[in-house]
Amino acid sequence: MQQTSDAAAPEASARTATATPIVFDRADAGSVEFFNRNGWVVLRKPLSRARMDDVEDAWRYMTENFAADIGVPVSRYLEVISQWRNLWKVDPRFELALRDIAPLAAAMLELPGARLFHDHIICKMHAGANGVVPWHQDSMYWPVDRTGLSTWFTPQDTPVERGCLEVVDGSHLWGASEPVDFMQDDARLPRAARTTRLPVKAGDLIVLHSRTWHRSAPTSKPGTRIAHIVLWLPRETRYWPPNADWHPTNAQVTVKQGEVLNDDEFPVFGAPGGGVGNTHENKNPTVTRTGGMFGATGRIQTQVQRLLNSREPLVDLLCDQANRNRIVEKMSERGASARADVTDVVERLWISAASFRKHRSRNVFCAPYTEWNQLHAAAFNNENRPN
Ligand SMILES: O=C(O)CCC(=O)C(=O)O
Repeated sequence: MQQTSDAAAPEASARTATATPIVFDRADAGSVEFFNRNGWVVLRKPLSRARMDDVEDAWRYMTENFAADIGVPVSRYLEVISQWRNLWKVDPRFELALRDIAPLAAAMLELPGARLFHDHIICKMHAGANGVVPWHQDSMYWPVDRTGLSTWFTPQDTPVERGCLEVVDGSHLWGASEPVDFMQDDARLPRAARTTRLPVKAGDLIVLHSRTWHRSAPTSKPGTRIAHIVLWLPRETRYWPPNADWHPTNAQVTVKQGEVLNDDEFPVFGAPGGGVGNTHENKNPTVTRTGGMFGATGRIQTQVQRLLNSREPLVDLLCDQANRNRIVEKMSERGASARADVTDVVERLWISAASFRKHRSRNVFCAPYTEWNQLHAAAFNNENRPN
């Protein structure tokens, strides 16, 4: 079932894939040993069909409501928005899934319980938001002092063509690199390595060490691929904002730097105790973040403010239809692109900004930012390039 190849780049891995099936029936000494060695493991269908259907139904219900909140048809909304975080706070059906998954996460951490960092869904649609999630390590984006793991399942079969996960065996032992900019969808691995694709059956649970390098390709099949993902930590995890003071979860923290995370926002499932299990220290004070997605909102805000001669925040400017019309007018005058295309990009930017403000939902592929960048560069020939 897994497909492996020797490659430093995703393109190369596509040329040399071979099949090697490894799926474990339960979280036991054998699967934990596999996880500790490879940095990932697949557990066979731990969730019932009913639970998976509930997760999918809850996601549909949530996205219909969120689209209505923004004021766009859900089909348009799903062309732009592809990631929803903190689902457990939105619908109890998501929390029930967490309760099923938590004991497996705890077993893989070699602890009696596990602390939730956050849960999320990433959706790829052939006729909607779709794209590459580039090679990255997860815990480089987490404002906490321990590594952990993520659990990942899809309610439908996810073959290679549906944007399955791809991993690098053993890369959780490579240490911590700088956080990858998701606007660089061709980001390369830091070293040549054997990559493994993980096509899975509906409900198979992939467990991924938070330092394991992984990516996923776009879906090329009609339909929707939703992946339910949960990030888990040891109970004894402390707040460490120097890693990622920009991450949205910072807003949920009520403790001071160096203190154990607050249980109300980061609840513990299972029994306390056991220390930090098999996790590593996750203090990354020297990481740098240049350009790309990390400064995108600020850069685009400056550009839009200049266009509209205003100092208001980007989201407020974009939420006003009259402002959007003026932006389209000005960009079209400067020959950015055909008027219909400019209108489309400006609307996508608005849906993206409004969704983040209202629901902390976003386009995980950063597509509206990239599209705006291209438009702005064409209109201004880079004369207003941000610093
Ligand atoms: O679901 C995907 O396509 C990618 C998931 C991922 O990279 C992550 O959760 O960190």
